[in-house]
Amino acid sequence: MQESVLLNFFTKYCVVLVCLCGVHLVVALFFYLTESPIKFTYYRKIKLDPDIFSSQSHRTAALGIHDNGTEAEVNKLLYGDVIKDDVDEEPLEPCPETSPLLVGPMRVDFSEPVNLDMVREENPQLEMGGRYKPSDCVALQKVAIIIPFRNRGEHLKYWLHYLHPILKRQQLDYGIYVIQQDGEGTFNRAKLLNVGYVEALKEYDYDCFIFSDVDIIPMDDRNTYKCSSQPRHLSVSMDKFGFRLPYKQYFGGVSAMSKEQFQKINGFPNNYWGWGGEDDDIFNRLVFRGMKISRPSGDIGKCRMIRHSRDKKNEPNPQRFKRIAHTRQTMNTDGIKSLSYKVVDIDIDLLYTQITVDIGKP
Ligand code: UDH
Ligand code: NGS
Repeated sequence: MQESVLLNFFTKYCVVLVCLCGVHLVVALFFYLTESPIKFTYYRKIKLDPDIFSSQSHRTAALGIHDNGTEAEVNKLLYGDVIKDDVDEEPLEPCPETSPLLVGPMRVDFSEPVNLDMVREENPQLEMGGRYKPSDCVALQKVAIIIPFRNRGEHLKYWLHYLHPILKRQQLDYGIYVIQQDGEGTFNRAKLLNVGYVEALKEYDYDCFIFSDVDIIPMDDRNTYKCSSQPRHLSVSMDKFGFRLPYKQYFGGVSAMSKEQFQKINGFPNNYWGWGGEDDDIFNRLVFRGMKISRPSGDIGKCRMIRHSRDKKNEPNPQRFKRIAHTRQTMNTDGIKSLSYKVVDIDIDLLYTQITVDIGKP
């Protein structure tokens, strides 16, 4: 009697088991045959060591986080990139030649102080180092924006406040590099720009470089911070010059050059210490290498400069006229090929990467 109850129970149990196997087989077969669109995606966000990250340490120190990490992997760590495993997504289309997000003329004023925490909150899409790329299309250019810098914290705040939203609307894949001259020696704008070019390329495969003074803000976002087939001058119509070019060859303020154009002229001169002439030397280099300057129209190229007094240790360079008279002779030897400097510190903020450098003395 007890035996037959046990047998009965096992028979029922086996039947249920066989049925379940059958259902499982049918479901599996269904998904296999119909190629179900349900895909299982696994995102792994690498967590940063908060000590290492908050110390905003040098890129090479970051390399030490992962003994076997390549620099690309470490950059992903630094910039909080999301590594996707087994992702099967539609490839993104290239962004349009003209961004549909542009608004045209904008109000720019410097009466209200800017708070960097607010700027960080207003730009949640940024990745560490002041990096951004559009999420819905592939940017047409990878742009490094290089700012020569020392003791201009207030100007930098305005620059970041105005420029991040503009650059995002321009649908660029960009990064901001503030190159700070260490020490109290005479300022050297062009050498800092050379350093910015080299340092930015260590981080990402940029194909376009914007060299921008910290105190110049565009007044129209159609003035795209992008490179063209010819070197481009962007600050063509500044308020301080009555919204005109001060002279036809003027190439100061904000300019754009592709990697190829920059290399063709051996970068910028390293030996203009103090104010003036380095931008005229760059202009000469471009002309001597057969290039022409392209510019936006005066209307689109309008910009404002933050008024300020002359900086200490950036007095007019008495040698500037002699130097610009000899660009043709000096440009092959003085430039990116002969550049030497020492990185003192790298500070990676959400809004920018600040690289402090010892560039020596005249
Ligand atoms: N810069 C600094 N710190 C300095 C000097 C220059 O950050 O101490 C940078 C900054 O990005 C600046 C750029 O270098 O925008 C160019 O500096 P500049 O002195 O050549 O040009 P700027 O137009 O001033 O800023 C020109 C002289 C102003 C005299 C004004 C008298 N009213
Ligand atoms: C020229 C300077 C440039 C300078 C431009 C505008 O005279 O370096 O003025 O200067 N060239 C020489 O001195 C040879 S600004 O008014 O912006 O300070 O960029």
